[in-house]
Amino acid sequence: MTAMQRLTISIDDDLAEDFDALIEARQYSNRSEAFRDLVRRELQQERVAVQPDVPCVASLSYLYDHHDRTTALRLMDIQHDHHVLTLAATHVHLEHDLCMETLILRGPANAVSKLADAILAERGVRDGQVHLIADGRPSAPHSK
Ligand code: NI
Repeated sequence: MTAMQRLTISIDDDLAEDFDALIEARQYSNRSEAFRDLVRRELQQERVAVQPDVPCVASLSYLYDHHDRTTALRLMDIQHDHHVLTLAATHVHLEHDLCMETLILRGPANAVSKLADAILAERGVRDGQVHLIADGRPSAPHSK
């Protein structure tokens, strides 16, 4: 169990009300967990801003029309060209002509972002989104 510190924070009524509404909308069980997640998110963004090559993992999901055969081939080529960054790829045949792929990526944040941008910019790829989780801790799992 991680050691915990108890913080006492003062915020104005309006902000507290908005925070509680957010907690309810996001289904947090308490303020502490919601606050921790907000701080973690900010810290991650700060790490990537200060250290663009910070180690990260990411999930990249997108849809594409598999009737355009060249899209599938181009996506496969990009993944092979970046096999070091691409840990896993899951392909789902959503509908007759619609595919969904989710890639699990790992590497320096700037390289992972660049790869995600390249895939999302491919002709035929749509509704894509990348979620990057940066970890700048010296003791980050799997980093030495
Ligand atoms: Ni498919």
